[in-house]
Amino acid sequence: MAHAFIGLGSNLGDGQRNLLAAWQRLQEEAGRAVALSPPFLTEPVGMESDQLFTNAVGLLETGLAPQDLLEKMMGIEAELGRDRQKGRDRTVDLDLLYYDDLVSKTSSLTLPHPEIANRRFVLAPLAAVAPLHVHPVLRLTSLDMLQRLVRQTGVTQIFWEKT
Ligand code: PH2
Ligand code: MG
Ligand code: MG
Repeated sequence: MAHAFIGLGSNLGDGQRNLLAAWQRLQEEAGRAVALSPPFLTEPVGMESDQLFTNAVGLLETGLAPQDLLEKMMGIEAELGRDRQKGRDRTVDLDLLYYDDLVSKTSSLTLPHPEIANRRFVLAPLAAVAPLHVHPVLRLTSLDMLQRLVRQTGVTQIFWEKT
């Protein structure tokens, strides 16, 4: 069994409901939930949108190979109404952040996810579930990486209201 960290994001419709629906489907299709971070309300980064994101990070124990897991994730995004055009608001975006300590790059998948260390909307929820997890390339913990971005603003922790 492998451990996969998955970033969840939504800025269209009911963010919490969308993330929890995706997390539920991941458990049905891809593995066992080990942990789910609280939801964070975050400023859109690198896209023109007025819609705030809800972001979270989940840890899944999975028997699927990375590419198979990625395909399940894309299937779940599609099921939940994701429009894959770049820059569009999205009902749900699922990103594979880490798959064990695997370091690999194919045309469809780079592991670890190349943007982890630059994105506070990923690092804040990641640090909430695995503060001491070490990035296999940078050799920095989630907390180390988050602390490097501490001057960046625009991220607020909120709480799950729906179960
Ligand atoms: N995802 C993006 C681009 N910008 N901004 C926030 N706050 N949260 C996201 O999940 C996000 C983003 C591309 O997937
Ligand atoms: Mg993304
Ligand atoms: Mg994505």
